[in-house]
Amino acid sequence: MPTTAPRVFSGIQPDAPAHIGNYLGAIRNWAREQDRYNNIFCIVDLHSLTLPIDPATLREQRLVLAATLLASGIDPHKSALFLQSDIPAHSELAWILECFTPMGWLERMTQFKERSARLGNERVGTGLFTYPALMAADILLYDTNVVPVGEDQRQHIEYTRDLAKRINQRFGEIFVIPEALIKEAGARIMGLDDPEAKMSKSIAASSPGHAVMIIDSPDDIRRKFARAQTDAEPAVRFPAGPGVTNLLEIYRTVRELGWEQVKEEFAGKPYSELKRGVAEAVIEALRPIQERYREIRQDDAGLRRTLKESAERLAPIANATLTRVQQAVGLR
Ligand code: ATP
Ligand code: LTN
Repeated sequence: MPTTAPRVFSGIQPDAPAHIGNYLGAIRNWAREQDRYNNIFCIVDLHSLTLPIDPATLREQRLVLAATLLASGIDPHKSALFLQSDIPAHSELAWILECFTPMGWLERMTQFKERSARLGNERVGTGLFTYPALMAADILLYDTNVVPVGEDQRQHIEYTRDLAKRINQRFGEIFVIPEALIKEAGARIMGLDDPEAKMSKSIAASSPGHAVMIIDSPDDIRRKFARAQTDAEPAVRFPAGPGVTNLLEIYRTVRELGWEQVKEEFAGKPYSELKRGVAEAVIEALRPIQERYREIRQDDAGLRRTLKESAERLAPIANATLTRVQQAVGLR
């Protein structure tokens, strides 16, 4: 990758195995566009502490996710892949950013509102509230130009931009202003058990029928699609209801088809046929990833080495930005 290529940064939480929403909305795009950018991908383990998680799960899921990303085509020769907690500058910059963030900005974040409503204010930690400041630190530390994500992260990136502009206005040109990159297809895959809710790792942990994981067996994938929520219509009709639309969206994104082609293929077909079609398309797309995943997991020491080497290479970049900010605000 040319050193003048725009910098890409994106992150993913190691709270549970990644699902096909993560794959279609983010990971597949990261892997495909590696040659166009100067890439940094981050396993955001500090963010995973914002919801209850036990230590053994966090430790294991960091490796599961690292192996999943490599198996999905993230090439460590083209992209840095590291653990957020390996570079302390993330936590340090996050604190400074929190101090410059009006409370009202964070109170408006829909992810915080939804999650705190689900769990109750006495049960969620303060980290869930300040989460976007840590995400802004991740992005801003590396002079990021482009942040490829799913639709659910748009608001967090808008916040990052607003905050960076606010700080630049006050202290001079400290930060590069990043832009979100959100594709039209696959940016918002919904839960199979509830097409009103975004497919999410944290929901999948308690409702296994909610999401198809990248590392699910073919039988599990068939079973999950067979049970996916649809509606009382006898066959596929347009406009389709939310459950059917979600299955069609998964199908057209996996197969990279336009809506017209998908409509032609499934109009008038019974739901059982649609479900089988989607399941087989997903199984076929995931098969090579699952094979590579199993190979990569044979060598966890090598996996850990890859993560550490990236962190060692990135730390000087992060530290230089942190120093710039510390100087600007009067800490140095
Ligand atoms: P959690 O529920 O633990 O927050 P998540 O499933 O929302 O997990 P993240 O680790 O937060 O996943 O997100 C990783 C990337 O996947 C982000 O770019 C995010 O926008 C994208 N993503 C997450 N869920 C979906 C989805 N349902 N459809 C498309 N993209 C998604
Ligand atoms: N908040 C994101 C994960 C995330 C991220 C980032 C994404 C943390 N830091 C920096 C892009 C850039 C999420 O929950 N999907």
